[in-house]
Amino acid sequence: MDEIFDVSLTGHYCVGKTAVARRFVNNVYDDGLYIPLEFSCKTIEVETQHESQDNGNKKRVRFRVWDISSNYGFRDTRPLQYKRSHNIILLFDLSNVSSFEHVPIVYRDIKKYSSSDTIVYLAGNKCDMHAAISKREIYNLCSALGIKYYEISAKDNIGIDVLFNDMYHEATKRDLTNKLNNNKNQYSYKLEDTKTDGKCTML
Ligand SMILES: Nc1nc2c(ncn2[C@@H]2O[C@H](COP(=O)(O)OP(=O)(O)OP(=O)(O)O)[C@@H](O)[C@H]2O)c(=O)[nH]1
Ligand SMILES: [Mg+2]
Repeated sequence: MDEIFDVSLTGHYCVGKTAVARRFVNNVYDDGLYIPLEFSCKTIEVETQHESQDNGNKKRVRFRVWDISSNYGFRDTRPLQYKRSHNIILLFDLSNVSSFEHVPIVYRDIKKYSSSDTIVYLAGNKCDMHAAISKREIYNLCSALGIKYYEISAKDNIGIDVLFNDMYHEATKRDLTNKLNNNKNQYSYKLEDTKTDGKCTML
């Protein structure tokens, strides 16, 4: 069976969480999306350090991407999402100052509910647009929070595959992927439902 790797996307409203999920999973981009909390899946082959008999230095990994809605109606499900996430991308919109100012608030929420080994990445989306936040401000915030930063664009497909790949390799280094795969039944969704790539619904 393929290895499973969960990634959750969070951040202020309209920063592009759904657009990034759709770009990564389906390689498409639409303007003006709204889709509530859901997850979608994509299987890719990643390079590994260890050689296996059937697949050489490659391993099939099923990425499950959770799109955590910023919508007020989903406020009660957010703590649960954070609790079960080991890999979280906290997005802001590079063209929107208030989305950046909101980052520490979302980060505090993540820290409050997630487990101590959860890895958080900061991603400035919409790098195809004029940036309203300076690199210095971003650098200062990342240093203060102690997190890594990626610049991405769902629209122009910039930096997204690199970000997801790096997350996987970092989690592998810290042995988080084994933890997840050894605890497959702890959540209230059925793994069988994630066997097909594309969109899945939460139970
Ligand atoms: N220019 C540009 N626009 C983008 C990009 N990503 C998303 N958008 C636009 O930003 C708007 C919000 O995108 P969504 O993906 O719906 O944002 P969201 O964070 O999921 O929003 P909520 O679920 O409502 O919190 C839409 O109009 C997108 O088309 C990007 O990389 N570049
Ligand atoms: Mg959305």
